Amino acid sequence: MPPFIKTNVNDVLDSDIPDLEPSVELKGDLNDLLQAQKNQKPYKIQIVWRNVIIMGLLHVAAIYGATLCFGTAKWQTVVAAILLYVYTGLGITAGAHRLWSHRSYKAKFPLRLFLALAQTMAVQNHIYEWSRDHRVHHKYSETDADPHNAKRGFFFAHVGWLLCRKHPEVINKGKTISYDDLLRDPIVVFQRRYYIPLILICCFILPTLLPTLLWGETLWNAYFICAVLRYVWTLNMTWLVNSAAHFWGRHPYDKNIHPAENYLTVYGAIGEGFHNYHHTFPWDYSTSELGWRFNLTTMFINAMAAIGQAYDLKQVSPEMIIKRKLRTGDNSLKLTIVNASPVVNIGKNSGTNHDHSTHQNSLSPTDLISNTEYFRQMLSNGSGFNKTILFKREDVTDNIVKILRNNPNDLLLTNQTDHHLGSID
Ligand code: ST9
Ligand code: ZN
Ligand code: ZN
Repeated sequence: MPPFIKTNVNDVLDSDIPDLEPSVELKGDLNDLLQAQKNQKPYKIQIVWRNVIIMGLLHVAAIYGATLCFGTAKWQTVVAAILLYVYTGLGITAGAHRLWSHRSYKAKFPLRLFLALAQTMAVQNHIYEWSRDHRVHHKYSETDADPHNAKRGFFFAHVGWLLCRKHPEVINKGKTISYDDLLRDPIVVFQRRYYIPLILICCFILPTLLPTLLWGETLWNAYFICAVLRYVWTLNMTWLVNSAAHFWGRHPYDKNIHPAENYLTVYGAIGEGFHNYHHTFPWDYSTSELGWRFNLTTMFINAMAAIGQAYDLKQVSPEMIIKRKLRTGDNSLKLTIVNASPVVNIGKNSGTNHDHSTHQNSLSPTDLISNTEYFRQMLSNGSGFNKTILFKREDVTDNIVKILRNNPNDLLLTNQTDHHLGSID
């Protein structure tokens, strides 16, 4: 485990996580509430045509911008647009999402400024509003109170929710969550106050002027490629997490929820498509158990931690992941190599007796995890297991879960072979 990951605890403390519980008390008795509910008018969708027109025009302009990339645009302009996509993407993933919405790590002022600038350039609502909607999304996922409730269909979850008034439940339930921590950050407050001029400058004016001044691109090309196309592309990559990753993919951590491990989204959203993991363990700074693999945002946060800009990175322990996979996972485990030694120790608390035939099924999986020396070793920073635990945690935990599900064939197989657990050396 990299030394800068401070929190690799077995149980992440509740106090480490921002208070997402109701902060206002319901007043009046139950009858009043029920009566009030009865009096409420049935919800009717209210389309906001201004947004429909703006989003429609933006998408047409982005398609035009894409054609310019293959025509008159200079190559530097296309490269700049890609770099801006990554930078603004980090403003969303490392900034609005993992830092401000979830508080999954802490960041010093210069990093927060860097991320806030990127998030402003991404024009996805100011940090306060983005995080407010996102907290409501997690707490009331796939109910009327979820701003982009995927039960209302792919289109609604993708972009439709931005084209109509919110369901009243979003606002009612949203008001029961605390956002005080956001208002304590002067950067968030400043950005919220001056949001409109800031987005005009950061998202549209600078990306148009800089390519013109720096390498002689035309204002026309710079505007349609670095501003519009890059903006619309990043929007859609972000929205895919709400749509695609709530529809398609595996559910290894919790089969009772829709968010899924969606690899298409993992790449487009620079590391944010491990959505079954993320909804199960929203406080993990890496949003997946794969560490930095396929996860540009995690690489970035690790790099920032290495230079002291990010700290208190929260991570779920493999032990907790295994327990959760066993309890609620969909068993969509990968068939991977398994070490012989776990079988040897499985039936014994001490980890010294090599007679695996007698006690194999005598302990519950949870007991096995907490009592077996073998698992202890595996779960403690990979000591004795090369670097596997750092980079291949998913394989390791999958393997353990597989063994613990007491599949005799697997146990037999593992006893006959002498593979190592996903060695990377
Ligand atoms: C955009 C956001 O694109 C995208 C977010 C995506 C999230 C993805 C998450 C996935 C995980 C992360 C993955 C990252 C991957 C990144 C990859 C990058 C490569 N709680 O909203 P209003 C109250 S934005 C509590 O106007 P309406 C509040 O009092 C795109 N209260 O509701 C509020 O007043 P205020 C660009 C709430 O009238 C008042 O209600 N932006 C809550 O129904 C009114 O709020 C646009 O297109 C709540 N949750 O209008 C703008 N919500 O704000 C589109 C509201 O003053 N938005 N209240 O405190 C709008 O025009 C409107 O919001 C509306 C709804 C028409 C949609
Ligand atoms: Zn989600
Ligand atoms: Zn989240």
